[in-house]
Amino acid sequence: MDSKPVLLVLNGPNLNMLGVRQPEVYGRTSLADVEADCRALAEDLGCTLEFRQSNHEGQLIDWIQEARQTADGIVINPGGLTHSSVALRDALLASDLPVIEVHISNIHAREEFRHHSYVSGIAKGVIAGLGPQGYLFALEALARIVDPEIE
Ligand code: CA2
Repeated sequence: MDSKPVLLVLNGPNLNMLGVRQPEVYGRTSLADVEADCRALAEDLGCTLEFRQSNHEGQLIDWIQEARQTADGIVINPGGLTHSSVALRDALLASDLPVIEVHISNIHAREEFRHHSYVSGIAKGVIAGLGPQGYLFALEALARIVDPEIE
């Protein structure tokens, strides 16, 4: 690979509230803290990081469509859209990029409606329940998928 791989981290609805409300479920780490940790890791891995959050399904889909030309892989925490959005799944599949799905909480240990994800079936891997560290595990795995020469 000539240039640095570009890894896109996408966050869906309400993840901007991380660390602000419901610390018993999602902890006290803010999304800005998660971004800073992801940036430090991406630097170590020799990758370029794009880190974004939106409360709007269409905005996330626009970013995924753009990523086909601009990124090498996607880490996504789709938030509540995980359990409802066929459109998000279609966009991720159409991107032809490797996707890793992340959830801060263990969606399988929560309400029944959170047990199903529209994204999992098209993801290379799924990480749930490991807190914000899950983003770092996902980034590390994605970096190796897009560039097998990364140590
Ligand atoms: O565990 C996760 O990462 C989730 O994707 C978070 C979503 C939830 O709908 C999924 O089932 C699991 C919720 C986004 C975060 O929402 C917050 C709301 C208030 C305070 C902090 C976060």
